[in-house]
Amino acid sequence: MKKKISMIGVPMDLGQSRRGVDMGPSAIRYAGAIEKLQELKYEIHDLGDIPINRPDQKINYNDGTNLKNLDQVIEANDQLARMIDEEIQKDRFPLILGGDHSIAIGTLAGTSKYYENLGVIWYDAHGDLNTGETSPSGNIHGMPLAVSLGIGHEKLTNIFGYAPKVKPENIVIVGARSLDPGERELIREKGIKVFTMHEIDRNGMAYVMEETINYLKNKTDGVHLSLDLDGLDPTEAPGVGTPVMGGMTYRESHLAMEMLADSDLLTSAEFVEVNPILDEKNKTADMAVGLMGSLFGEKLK
Ligand code: NNH
Ligand code: MN
Ligand code: MN
Ligand code: MN
Repeated sequence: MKKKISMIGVPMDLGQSRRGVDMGPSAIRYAGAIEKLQELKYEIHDLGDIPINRPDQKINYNDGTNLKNLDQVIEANDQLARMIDEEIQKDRFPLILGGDHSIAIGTLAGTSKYYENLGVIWYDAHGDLNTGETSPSGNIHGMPLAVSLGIGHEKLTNIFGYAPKVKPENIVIVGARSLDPGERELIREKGIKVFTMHEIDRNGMAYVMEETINYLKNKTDGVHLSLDLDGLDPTEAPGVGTPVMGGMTYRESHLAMEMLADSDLLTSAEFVEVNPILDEKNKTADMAVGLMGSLFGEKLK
Protein backbone atom coordinates (compact mmCIF):
# COMPACT_ATOMS: atom_id res chain seq x y z
CA MET A 1 0.00 0.00 0.00
CA LYS A 2 1.19 3.50 -0.77
CA LYS A 3 2.49 5.44 2.23
CA LYS A 4 0.70 8.66 1.31
CA ILE A 5 -3.07 8.82 1.60
CA SER A 6 -5.35 11.54 0.27
CA MET A 7 -8.53 11.71 2.32
CA ILE A 8 -11.58 13.28 0.67
CA GLY A 9 -14.96 13.70 2.38
CA VAL A 10 -18.14 13.76 0.30
CA PRO A 11 -21.04 15.02 2.44
CA MET A 12 -23.63 13.75 -0.01
CA ASP A 13 -27.17 12.62 0.81
CA LEU A 14 -28.89 13.40 -2.49
CA GLY A 15 -28.52 9.88 -3.88
CA GLN A 16 -31.15 8.59 -1.47
CA SER A 17 -34.06 9.84 0.63
CA ARG A 18 -32.92 9.89 4.27
CA ARG A 19 -31.17 12.92 5.69
CA GLY A 20 -28.10 12.53 7.87
CA VAL A 21 -25.74 10.52 5.68
CA ASP A 22 -24.28 13.87 4.57
CA MET A 23 -22.75 13.98 8.06
CA GLY A 24 -20.90 10.71 7.46
CA PRO A 25 -17.51 12.30 6.74
CA SER A 26 -17.63 14.35 9.98
CA ALA A 27 -18.63 11.30 12.00
CA ILE A 28 -15.81 9.21 10.54
CA ARG A 29 -13.27 11.97 11.14
CA TYR A 30 -14.62 12.43 14.68
CA ALA A 31 -14.16 8.70 15.29
CA GLY A 32 -10.43 9.21 14.69
CA ALA A 33 -9.75 8.17 11.12
CA ILE A 34 -6.75 10.45 10.66
CA GLU A 35 -5.19 9.59 14.02
CA LYS A 36 -5.61 5.88 13.35
CA LEU A 37 -3.84 6.09 9.99
CA GLN A 38 -1.09 8.29 11.40
CA GLU A 39 -0.48 5.73 14.13
CA LEU A 40 0.08 3.26 11.32
CA LYS A 41 2.71 5.64 9.92
CA TYR A 42 0.84 6.92 6.90
CA GLU A 43 1.20 10.47 5.69
CA ILE A 44 -2.33 11.86 5.50
CA HIS A 45 -3.36 14.68 3.21
CA ASP A 46 -6.83 15.68 4.30
CA LEU A 47 -8.46 17.53 1.44
CA GLY A 48 -11.54 18.29 3.52
CA ASP A 49 -15.07 17.93 2.20
CA ILE A 50 -16.28 18.58 -1.32
CA PRO A 51 -18.92 21.34 -1.38
CA ILE A 52 -22.29 19.83 -2.25
CA ASN A 53 -24.83 21.99 -4.01
CA ARG A 54 -28.08 21.63 -2.08
CA PRO A 55 -31.27 22.08 -4.12
CA ASP A 56 -34.03 24.26 -2.62
CA GLN A 57 -36.52 21.43 -2.70
CA LYS A 58 -35.74 18.16 -1.00
CA ILE A 59 -36.03 16.07 -4.14
CA ASN A 60 -35.48 17.28 -7.69
CA TYR A 61 -36.27 15.44 -10.87
CA ASN A 62 -34.24 16.55 -13.87
CA ASP A 63 -34.43 15.57 -17.52
CA GLY A 64 -37.88 14.04 -17.11
CA THR A 65 -36.45 10.94 -15.39
CA ASN A 66 -37.30 9.20 -12.13
CA LEU A 67 -33.71 9.73 -10.94
CA LYS A 68 -33.65 11.81 -7.77
CA ASN A 69 -31.39 14.89 -7.84
CA LEU A 70 -29.68 13.76 -11.02
CA ASP A 71 -27.98 17.09 -11.78
CA GLN A 72 -26.67 17.56 -8.24
CA VAL A 73 -25.35 14.00 -8.09
CA ILE A 74 -23.56 14.53 -11.41
CA GLU A 75 -22.02 17.81 -10.26
CA ALA A 76 -20.65 16.33 -7.05
CA ASN A 77 -19.28 13.23 -8.74
CA ASP A 78 -17.64 15.26 -11.42
CA GLN A 79 -15.81 17.28 -8.79
CA LEU A 80 -14.84 14.15 -6.91
CA ALA A 81 -13.46 12.47 -10.04
CA ARG A 82 -11.33 15.53 -10.80
CA MET A 83 -9.91 15.69 -7.28
CA ILE A 84 -9.08 12.01 -7.22
CA ASP A 85 -7.40 12.35 -10.59
CA GLU A 86 -5.07 15.02 -9.20
CA GLU A 87 -4.25 12.96 -6.12
CA ILE A 88 -3.39 9.86 -8.13
CA GLN A 89 -1.06 11.97 -10.24
CA LYS A 90 0.73 12.85 -6.99
CA ASP A 91 1.09 9.11 -6.35
CA ARG A 92 -1.22 9.06 -3.34
CA PHE A 93 -3.81 6.49 -2.27
CA PRO A 94 -7.33 7.97 -2.51
CA LEU A 95 -9.43 7.25 0.59
CA ILE A 96 -12.96 8.59 0.22
CA LEU A 97 -15.43 9.13 3.06
CA GLY A 98 -19.17 9.13 2.23
CA GLY A 99 -21.80 10.22 1.93
CA ASP A 100 -24.25 7.93 0.23
CA HIS A 101 -23.05 5.30 -2.22
CA SER A 102 -23.82 7.40 -5.33
CA ILE A 103 -20.33 8.89 -4.80
CA ALA A 104 -18.77 5.65 -6.02
CA ILE A 105 -19.62 6.89 -9.51
CA GLY A 106 -17.08 9.70 -9.09
CA THR A 107 -14.57 7.56 -7.25
CA LEU A 108 -14.47 5.00 -10.03
CA ALA A 109 -14.45 7.70 -12.70
CA GLY A 110 -11.37 9.27 -11.10
CA THR A 111 -9.47 6.06 -10.37
CA SER A 112 -10.28 3.86 -13.35
CA LYS A 113 -8.62 6.23 -15.81
CA TYR A 114 -5.29 4.96 -14.51
CA TYR A 115 -6.03 1.27 -14.85
CA GLU A 116 -6.80 -0.80 -17.89
CA ASN A 117 -8.39 -3.40 -15.65
CA LEU A 118 -9.48 -1.91 -12.37
CA GLY A 119 -10.83 -4.54 -9.99
CA VAL A 120 -13.71 -3.58 -7.72
CA ILE A 121 -14.71 -5.24 -4.46
CA TRP A 122 -18.27 -4.19 -3.62
CA TYR A 123 -18.79 -4.94 0.09
CA ASP A 124 -22.51 -4.31 0.50
CA ALA A 125 -25.89 -5.79 1.42
CA HIS A 126 -27.02 -4.55 -2.00
CA GLY A 127 -25.79 -4.92 -5.58
CA ASP A 128 -26.24 -1.26 -6.54
CA LEU A 129 -26.83 -2.49 -10.08
CA ASN A 130 -30.12 -0.74 -10.77
CA THR A 131 -30.94 1.63 -13.61
CA GLY A 132 -33.74 4.18 -13.79
CA GLU A 133 -35.85 1.42 -15.34
CA THR A 134 -35.23 -1.29 -12.74
CA SER A 135 -34.91 0.89 -9.63
CA PRO A 136 -37.70 0.52 -7.09
CA SER A 137 -36.83 3.91 -5.57
CA GLY A 138 -35.23 6.29 -8.09
CA ASN A 139 -32.37 6.58 -5.58
CA ILE A 140 -29.07 6.89 -7.41
CA HIS A 141 -27.19 5.25 -4.51
CA GLY A 142 -28.75 1.99 -5.74
CA MET A 143 -27.16 2.43 -9.19
CA PRO A 144 -23.41 3.24 -9.01
CA LEU A 145 -22.10 -0.20 -9.96
CA ALA A 146 -24.38 -0.37 -13.02
CA VAL A 147 -23.38 3.18 -13.98
CA SER A 148 -19.70 2.25 -13.73
CA LEU A 149 -20.35 -0.66 -16.09
CA GLY A 150 -21.70 1.89 -18.55
CA ILE A 151 -25.34 0.96 -17.92
CA GLY A 152 -27.86 3.66 -17.04
CA HIS A 153 -28.52 7.32 -17.76
CA GLU A 154 -25.96 8.64 -20.23
CA LYS A 155 -25.16 11.69 -18.14
CA LEU A 156 -24.15 9.37 -15.30
CA THR A 157 -22.28 6.78 -17.31
CA ASN A 158 -20.28 9.49 -19.10
CA ILE A 159 -19.08 11.35 -16.02
CA PHE A 160 -15.45 12.39 -16.54
CA GLY A 161 -15.85 11.88 -20.26
CA TYR A 162 -15.47 8.14 -20.72
CA ALA A 163 -17.36 4.89 -20.28
CA PRO A 164 -17.35 2.22 -19.05
CA LYS A 165 -15.18 2.54 -15.96
CA VAL A 166 -15.11 -1.12 -15.04
CA LYS A 167 -15.56 -4.47 -16.74
CA PRO A 168 -18.02 -7.02 -15.37
CA GLU A 169 -15.33 -9.70 -15.04
CA ASN A 170 -13.29 -7.45 -12.73
CA ILE A 171 -16.05 -7.03 -10.12
CA VAL A 172 -16.70 -9.05 -6.97
CA ILE A 173 -19.74 -8.35 -4.80
CA VAL A 174 -19.39 -9.53 -1.19
CA GLY A 175 -22.20 -9.81 1.35
CA ALA A 176 -25.23 -9.33 -0.90
CA ARG A 177 -28.59 -10.21 0.61
CA SER A 178 -31.00 -7.72 -0.96
CA LEU A 179 -31.02 -7.80 -4.76
CA ASP A 180 -33.82 -6.41 -6.90
CA PRO A 181 -35.10 -8.47 -9.88
CA GLY A 182 -33.37 -6.23 -12.46
CA GLU A 183 -30.09 -6.54 -10.55
CA ARG A 184 -30.30 -10.34 -10.50
CA GLU A 185 -30.85 -10.33 -14.23
CA LEU A 186 -27.85 -8.08 -14.84
CA ILE A 187 -25.65 -10.28 -12.62
CA ARG A 188 -26.66 -13.32 -14.68
CA GLU A 189 -26.35 -11.58 -18.01
CA LYS A 190 -22.89 -10.12 -17.30
CA GLY A 191 -21.61 -13.07 -15.27
CA ILE A 192 -20.67 -10.90 -12.29
CA LYS A 193 -19.02 -12.73 -9.41
CA VAL A 194 -21.17 -12.51 -6.28
CA PHE A 195 -20.59 -13.97 -2.85
CA THR A 196 -23.91 -13.71 -1.05
CA MET A 197 -24.38 -14.29 2.67
CA HIS A 198 -25.12 -17.89 1.73
CA GLU A 199 -21.52 -18.48 0.61
CA ILE A 200 -20.17 -16.64 3.64
CA ASP A 201 -22.29 -18.75 6.01
CA ARG A 202 -21.49 -21.96 4.22
CA ASN A 203 -17.77 -21.59 3.52
CA GLY A 204 -16.67 -18.82 5.84
CA MET A 205 -15.23 -15.36 5.23
CA ALA A 206 -11.65 -16.68 4.92
CA TYR A 207 -12.68 -18.79 1.93
CA VAL A 208 -14.71 -15.98 0.35
CA MET A 209 -11.87 -13.46 0.60
CA GLU A 210 -9.30 -15.98 -0.61
CA GLU A 211 -11.49 -16.64 -3.66
CA THR A 212 -12.04 -12.90 -4.19
CA ILE A 213 -8.33 -12.13 -4.05
CA ASN A 214 -7.38 -15.03 -6.32
CA TYR A 215 -10.11 -14.08 -8.79
CA LEU A 216 -8.83 -10.50 -9.11
CA LYS A 217 -5.09 -10.94 -8.54
CA ASN A 218 -3.85 -11.84 -12.00
CA LYS A 219 -6.27 -10.00 -14.23
CA THR A 220 -6.36 -6.56 -12.61
CA ASP A 221 -3.79 -3.78 -12.44
CA GLY A 222 -5.40 -2.02 -9.47
CA VAL A 223 -8.24 -2.79 -7.04
CA HIS A 224 -10.78 -0.45 -5.46
CA LEU A 225 -12.66 -1.38 -2.28
CA SER A 226 -16.12 0.15 -2.06
CA LEU A 227 -17.33 -0.59 1.45
CA ASP A 228 -20.96 0.18 2.24
CA LEU A 229 -21.42 -0.02 6.02
CA ASP A 230 -24.83 -1.64 5.49
CA GLY A 231 -22.89 -4.72 4.39
CA LEU A 232 -22.35 -5.30 8.09
CA ASP A 233 -25.13 -6.59 10.31
CA PRO A 234 -27.32 -3.73 11.57
CA THR A 235 -26.94 -4.92 15.18
CA GLU A 236 -23.27 -4.00 14.90
CA ALA A 237 -23.54 -1.14 12.40
CA PRO A 238 -26.96 0.45 12.99
CA GLY A 239 -26.19 3.89 11.56
CA VAL A 240 -27.21 3.22 7.95
CA GLY A 241 -30.22 4.28 5.87
CA THR A 242 -31.20 0.88 4.50
CA PRO A 243 -30.34 -1.81 7.08
CA VAL A 244 -30.78 -5.45 6.06
CA MET A 245 -30.72 -8.20 8.68
CA GLY A 246 -28.32 -11.13 8.50
CA GLY A 247 -25.20 -9.21 7.55
CA MET A 248 -21.49 -9.68 7.97
CA THR A 249 -20.17 -9.46 11.51
CA TYR A 250 -17.53 -7.22 13.00
CA ARG A 251 -15.13 -10.15 13.13
CA GLU A 252 -15.79 -11.34 9.60
CA SER A 253 -15.31 -7.82 8.31
CA HIS A 254 -12.04 -7.32 10.18
CA LEU A 255 -10.80 -10.62 8.79
CA ALA A 256 -11.77 -9.49 5.29
CA MET A 257 -9.87 -6.21 5.73
CA GLU A 258 -6.80 -8.01 7.11
CA MET A 259 -6.74 -10.39 4.19
CA LEU A 260 -6.96 -7.44 1.81
CA ALA A 261 -4.09 -5.78 3.64
CA ASP A 262 -2.01 -8.95 3.29
CA SER A 263 -2.82 -9.19 -0.42
CA ASP A 264 -1.44 -5.71 -1.05
CA LEU A 265 -3.77 -5.35 -4.04
CA LEU A 266 -5.70 -2.23 -3.13
CA THR A 267 -5.07 1.07 -4.89
CA SER A 268 -8.07 3.05 -3.53
CA ALA A 269 -10.92 2.66 -1.04
CA GLU A 270 -14.13 4.29 0.12
CA PHE A 271 -16.31 3.95 3.21
CA VAL A 272 -19.90 5.00 2.58
CA GLU A 273 -23.46 5.20 3.95
CA VAL A 274 -22.56 6.07 7.56
CA ASN A 275 -25.58 7.98 8.90
CA PRO A 276 -24.81 9.40 12.36
CA ILE A 277 -28.45 10.49 12.89
CA LEU A 278 -29.58 6.87 12.76
CA ASP A 279 -26.55 5.62 14.71
CA GLU A 280 -26.05 4.69 18.35
CA LYS A 281 -23.25 6.76 19.86
CA ASN A 282 -21.24 6.90 16.64
CA LYS A 283 -20.89 3.10 16.67
CA THR A 284 -21.00 2.81 12.88
CA ALA A 285 -18.36 5.50 12.30
CA ASP A 286 -16.21 3.79 14.96
CA MET A 287 -16.70 0.58 13.01
CA ALA A 288 -15.58 2.29 9.80
CA VAL A 289 -12.40 3.54 11.48
CA GLY A 290 -11.72 0.14 13.04
CA LEU A 291 -12.05 -1.49 9.63
CA MET A 292 -9.80 1.15 8.11
CA GLY A 293 -7.15 0.24 10.67
CA SER A 294 -7.25 -3.41 9.64
CA LEU A 295 -7.33 -2.51 5.95
CA PHE A 296 -4.20 -0.39 6.35
CA GLY A 297 -2.29 -3.11 8.11
CA GLU A 298 -2.86 -2.71 11.84
CA LYS A 299 -2.28 -6.38 12.55
CA LEU A 300 1.06 -6.34 10.76
CA LYS A 301 2.53 -3.52 12.85
N1 NNH B 1 -31.77 -1.74 -4.13
C1 NNH B 1 -32.42 -0.63 -3.52
C2 NNH B 1 -32.54 0.56 -4.47
O1 NNH B 1 -31.98 0.52 -5.53
C3 NNH B 1 -31.70 -0.20 -2.24
C4 NNH B 1 -30.30 0.32 -2.42
N2 NNH B 1 -29.79 0.81 -1.16
C5 NNH B 1 -28.51 0.77 -0.77
N3 NNH B 1 -27.58 0.23 -1.59
N4 NNH B 1 -28.18 1.18 0.33
O2 NNH B 1 -26.38 -0.10 -1.12
O3 NNH B 1 -33.19 1.53 -4.17
MN1 MN C 1 -24.36 0.48 -1.54
MN1 MN D 1 -9.82 1.89 -16.65
MN1 MN E 1 -26.12 -1.08 0.72
